[in-house]
Amino acid sequence: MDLNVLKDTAKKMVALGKGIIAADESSGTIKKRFDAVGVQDSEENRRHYRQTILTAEGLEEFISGIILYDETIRQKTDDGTPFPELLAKKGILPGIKVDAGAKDLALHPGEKVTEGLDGLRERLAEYSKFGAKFAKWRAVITIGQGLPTEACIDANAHAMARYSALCQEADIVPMVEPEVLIDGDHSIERCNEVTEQTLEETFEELKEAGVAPEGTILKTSMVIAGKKAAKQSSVDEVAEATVRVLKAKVPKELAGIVFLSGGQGDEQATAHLNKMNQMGKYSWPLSFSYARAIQNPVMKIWAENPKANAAKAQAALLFRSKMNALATLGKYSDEMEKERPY
Ligand code: 5MM
Repeated sequence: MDLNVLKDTAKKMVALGKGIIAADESSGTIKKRFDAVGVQDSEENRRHYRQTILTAEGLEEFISGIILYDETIRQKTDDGTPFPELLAKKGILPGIKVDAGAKDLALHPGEKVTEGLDGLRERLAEYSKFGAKFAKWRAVITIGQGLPTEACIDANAHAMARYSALCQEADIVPMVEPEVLIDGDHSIERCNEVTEQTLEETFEELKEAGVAPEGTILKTSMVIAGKKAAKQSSVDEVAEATVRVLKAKVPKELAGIVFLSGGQGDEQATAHLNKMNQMGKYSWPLSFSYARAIQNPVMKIWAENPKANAAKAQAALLFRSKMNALATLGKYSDEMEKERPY
């Protein structure tokens, strides 16, 4: 493990005024997304869609890294350029999703544990040859009646620590993603409690495994009321609660924090990040690693006519990337949405 390499990559991932696009939808998820916009889930359509994202001119102004999926990291553009090579040329760091998905946790109905540790050392070596500089692992924590259990939080935190250690051993920055799901009718207070517990356990396990925080990025959900909660959270409430929890539970030495959007509206996710960055300066940069909150309009436009609409889809991608990049500086305002090119 070369800590300087890890620190350098992590610093670039959360470079000032930039963020990360999550384009690492697994086979099942991309099918769901394509089904929703009426596109056939073929390898060529997946390649073409991802090519549309990756080739957007000027994306590097707002985007520091893009998370790819196993299939995607092996794909090429129309002119034969491997996707990770294209990104590297643009100065965008290629990342890779390395977990094998969230599976039912034995003896714990309604809960999941993320798998993928077996053979991970060898897979990381292969991804490194493809040019991957960071690797993401997503754990899912569900809030419900009597959930989450400590067993679920512990099992996921332990797996995240083992994956992070393997990443750092390979000089790949772990992007640790414990996602507290927004699904359900829970209050913001309950989400606060569960997020605190999850982060506390995660960082305890990471520490025990010897993972260097300076070479680690946290990808977290925000503290927010459940989608079906009677009382929805305001932008201020989300920003204040999220920052409070992060300050209490995230080590100061951590290289950076990026957020997932988790089913929030596109503009809502941007507004939350913006508010947090307006509220002050923190020990770590606060940025984004959205999938849906960036890609929603992009995929919709592309799906209407993949070949003819590539440029329009890219304009939407650049716009949402720019809005979120401004939010990392606290310089976004909803007035700017009037300039939307879609
Ligand atoms: C793109 O979705 C990622 C992979 O999910 P699956 O393993 O379910 O296919 C996901 O990890 C994503 O990176 C995060 O959830 C952030 O995405 P959102 O849409 O929540 O911003």
